[in-house]
Amino acid sequence: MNSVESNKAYGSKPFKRSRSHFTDRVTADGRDGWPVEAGRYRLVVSRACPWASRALVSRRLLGLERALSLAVADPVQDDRSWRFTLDPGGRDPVLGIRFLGEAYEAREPGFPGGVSVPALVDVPSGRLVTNDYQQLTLDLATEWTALHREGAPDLYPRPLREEIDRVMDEVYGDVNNGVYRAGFATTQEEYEAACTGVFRRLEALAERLAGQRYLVGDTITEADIRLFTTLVRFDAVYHGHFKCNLWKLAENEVLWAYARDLYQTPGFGDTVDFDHIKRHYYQVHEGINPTRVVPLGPDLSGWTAPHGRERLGGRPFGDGTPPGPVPAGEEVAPAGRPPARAAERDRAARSARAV
Ligand SMILES: N[C@@H](CCC(=O)N[C@@H](CS)C(=O)NCC(=O)O)C(=O)O
Repeated sequence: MNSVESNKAYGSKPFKRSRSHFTDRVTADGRDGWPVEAGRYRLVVSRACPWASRALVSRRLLGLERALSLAVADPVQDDRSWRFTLDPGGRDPVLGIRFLGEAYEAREPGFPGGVSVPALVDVPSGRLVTNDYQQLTLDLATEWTALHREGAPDLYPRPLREEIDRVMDEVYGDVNNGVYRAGFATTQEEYEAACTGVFRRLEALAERLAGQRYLVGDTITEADIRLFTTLVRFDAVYHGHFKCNLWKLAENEVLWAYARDLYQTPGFGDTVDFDHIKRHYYQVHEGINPTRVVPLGPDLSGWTAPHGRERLGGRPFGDGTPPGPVPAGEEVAPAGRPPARAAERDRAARSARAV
């Protein structure tokens, strides 16, 4: 598999995340040659990928769905990497390409690096603009403001940036990337160091979140988005496939409630596809899972159970409002969602009877 990540699984060197190669920014003033413009760019993601999922959540929370269109790649890459096999004819209907690599090639012929998501592609030229996942969501929050929906939250509030950056740094090193270091470790020492670091940091985060609803301040910020995208994958793939198994998310009262609270907040859970997540990790990383067999569990029904974190106060959207429904055509297929809970099924049946 010619992949940025799976290649790392075979080497004896410690897992090292490759640098994002294209770091142009789409900004309000267009200083890199890419001005913010409705309809001009296409966000290419895999719903399996935690880094791409940050952008999926931000785009929903900020109401950028109409301004920034979405392409969802097949969760399982082939030897040409991310492909649009979920679309009719195996082509992205807007970019007209079969592989995301074609947009990289259009940007830099012969580009030697890996093809990664998330990627922002310039629709008129078909060229990749950026695959810098660390900067992308910050720019959606701060540069794309002219196109935000009414009532969009401030995900990177100026007075809190220093603290948000500090928390995100810790979360990135130990948690977001820590699970990958554990999963791709090729020595016992390397694995144990990474795995211990993951859980030490999760315990510290649980302490922080025991008394406050969100990571920084009393509203949802970029820091919550970045922790969420790892937590939502935890029991489904990191616990088994990446051997981060000192405990399950569902066994940590605080973090499990925090993750469910976010999952149930419009803009978070409605972007998550557990089927894509499981198939990607278990089928693509053949170095770790040579049989490519995908496990049946875990039971996902808990994700929609009451979380009780309203008692901590907090104003999820600050002075803003939650996003509206998922746009038609972007809904996650039933196979990727937790089963409806009995109570919800009853409620739905009752309201169906009432009409
Ligand atoms: N662009 C970054 C981070 C994004 C990233 O790692 N995305 C993964 C998916 S989760 C990816 O596209 N990997 C390339 C591949 O698996 O072919 C990098 O190269 O490290």
